[in-house]
Amino acid sequence: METAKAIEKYAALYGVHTPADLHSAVSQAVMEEIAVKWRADQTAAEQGRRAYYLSAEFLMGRAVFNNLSNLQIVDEVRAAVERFGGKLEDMEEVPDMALGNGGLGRLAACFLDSAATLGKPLDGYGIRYQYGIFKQRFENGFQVEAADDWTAAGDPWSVRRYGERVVVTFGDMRVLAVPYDTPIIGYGAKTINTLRLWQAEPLDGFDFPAFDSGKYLKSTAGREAAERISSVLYPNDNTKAGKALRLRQEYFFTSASLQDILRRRKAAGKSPLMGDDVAVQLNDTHPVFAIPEYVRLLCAEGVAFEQAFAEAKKVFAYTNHTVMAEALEKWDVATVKKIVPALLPILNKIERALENELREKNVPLGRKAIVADKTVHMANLACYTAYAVNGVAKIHTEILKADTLSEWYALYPERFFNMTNGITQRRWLATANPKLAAFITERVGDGWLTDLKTLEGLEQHMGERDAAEFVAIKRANKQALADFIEQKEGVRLDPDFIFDIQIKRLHEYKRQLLNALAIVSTYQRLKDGELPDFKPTAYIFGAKSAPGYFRAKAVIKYINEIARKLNADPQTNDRLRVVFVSDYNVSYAEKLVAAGDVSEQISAAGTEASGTGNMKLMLNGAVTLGTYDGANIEIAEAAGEENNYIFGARVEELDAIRNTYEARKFYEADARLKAAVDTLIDGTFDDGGTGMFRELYDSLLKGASWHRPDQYFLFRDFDDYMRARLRVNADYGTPQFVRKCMMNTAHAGRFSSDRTIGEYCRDIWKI
Ligand code: 26Q
Repeated sequence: METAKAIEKYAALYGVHTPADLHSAVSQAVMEEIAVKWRADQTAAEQGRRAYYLSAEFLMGRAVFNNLSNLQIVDEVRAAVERFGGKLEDMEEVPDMALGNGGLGRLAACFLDSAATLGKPLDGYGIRYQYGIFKQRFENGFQVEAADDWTAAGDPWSVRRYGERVVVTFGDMRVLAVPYDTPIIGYGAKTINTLRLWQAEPLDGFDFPAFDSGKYLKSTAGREAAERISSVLYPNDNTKAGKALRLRQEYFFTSASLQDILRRRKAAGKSPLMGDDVAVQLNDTHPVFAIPEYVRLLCAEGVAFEQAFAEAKKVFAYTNHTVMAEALEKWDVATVKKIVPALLPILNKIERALENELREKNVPLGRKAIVADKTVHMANLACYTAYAVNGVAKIHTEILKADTLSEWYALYPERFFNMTNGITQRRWLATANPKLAAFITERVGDGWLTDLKTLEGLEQHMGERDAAEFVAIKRANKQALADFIEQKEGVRLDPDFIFDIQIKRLHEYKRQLLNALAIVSTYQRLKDGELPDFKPTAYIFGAKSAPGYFRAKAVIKYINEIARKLNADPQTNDRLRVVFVSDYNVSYAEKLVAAGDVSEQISAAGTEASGTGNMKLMLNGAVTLGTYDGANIEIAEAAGEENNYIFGARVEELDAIRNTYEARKFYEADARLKAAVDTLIDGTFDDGGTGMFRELYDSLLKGASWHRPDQYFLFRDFDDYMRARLRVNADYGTPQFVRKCMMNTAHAGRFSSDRTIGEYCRDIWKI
């Protein structure tokens, strides 16, 4: 009732002429309602042990529906909005808060939701990029990027706290870091935590002497240099940028966050030695400069280096998200010296401490150097300092221990933990799939909202009538997705087709190209009159490519060309459709996961650290068509391998064949594989004269200076994959298949980020 009144007030004040107006009115009304509780929770979190999550990315998506849902005021607000002629759904037009690339940033968002729901004091710190991940459209099948000006119509979910600004000092400039706080509302509003994002601003606005002498443009140069720091998210995912501005971003937000933490402690009369009551979780190596920065700040307070570093070892914990060599962060010492010279002496001291310790233990330096060869190795800095190091799925943690970080594991085995990722069921079931949510609640109650394991009760509700209703819900979600895709992409899909979905960043290791080749092969076989019983299937892709990742862009173009040809072929388009949705993001994902029949998780074994989209599709009742990789393994274990479609080489096999693998032999030996691959070069598909399809072909058969042919083993897995796909196709539509789908939903409980956050709290943060 209170919220409804406040909505009317803001609607009167600003009008509700556009969806953005409506969004502002609703959001401000909610902000007003939660304000006092939010403040009280911030104060309460100052007592006792607490944790912070430092991350260069927070992929929050849209806040409004999730917040209304967590506050349990959806119906009340819907009624209020309808009273002046609007619809809740109108707010689907407001832009996502997309300050992240993919999995790592979305995981951070799920973690904040879970911590608030569990009543755990966990605040996030990051960067308030003016432009988030680029918006994507296709021109003639090619990806084209545009700026994501996500605050153009305002940002009603954040509060600018100028009074809490801090100064960040670089070697060549000083800037202001101004915090913007967003409330993180736990389910039932039990706890409201805070996401604090820093915006870079000039220290003194204009350079007045330059202004007075008429050099107006020059006078704004300092402003622009400062604002540049938080202007744009680097759109790289699992590849490195190595750019000075990126380093500036990393130091900017970690320095501001550490200063903020210490200032608040000082105000509360607490010591800056915070190892006993603060844990700082580092989301990959991107915030690892927080370590020397904390040491520097302690030394500035008069603490000796040895004591300062000993304290740092009690504060920081590090999560690794990748085994891709090209994504492991390294910085040139020269760049570090120019941009953050104050950290270099500290980094050198840490290096010496490491070398001394290794000498005493009689362990060689090996690959563990932090500063060596004119390079700063961020993962080594993290592993040497952090009291806890974790991977994000069982197999990933094992690979870290055996390979990527093996020397650190040998030195400090007790520091290593596995923390299998999770997703929040509030967004990925309650908000994304209200029909399935209601189906579940009718049968097992609504306890799943805070205890996802209760979904196991669904096993008692898999009779014929339950199954029919489950299928009807999936069918309705597929219809809704088809309508949305028709409106957005101009492609019409039939909800009676199997919806086979691969949604994730575009990367060679994720093997979207393998999916594409399998589609081409299926097409060729249908054209030849094979596969008489093939059930109509729509292959749906969503992915952004890093703008400079030529091969990934080639794969997008290839799939778009496949879609163009196949969708227009009357001989097969009653059974085969392909669509690459544009501008895939969190909000699009919410519609896609609710409508998936088949979840494509086909990375080369040992390459995908965990995956989290796999969990979202599983929760919504899709079967996994996947490799033994990342969390797929744990998904199959939880739901039963017989209820999923696992195929392909395991990591042990790939490791064994890596040095002798001859891609060409597979190509020559399998006529179907060859026929599909040859469409890259035989003119079947047109790459617009770019040569990019030929380059893909060469990457598979010739390799390049930096890699062997087919480095992600598409050819090794092609036949296994085709067979697994045809098994899915044969099973679809049977009662056994529906049962598999339901078993996946029923056993998704382990993949709640509530479980993951509970483990972090118990084993790492001790809160
Ligand atoms: C690094 C340096 C410079 C610029 C950008 C980057 C950068 C940015 C983002 C490097 C990596 C990322 C993102 C990595 C990522 O999203 N990894 C994914 O993390 C998920 C959550 O743990 C896992 O589920 C995925 O398996 C993993 O790929």
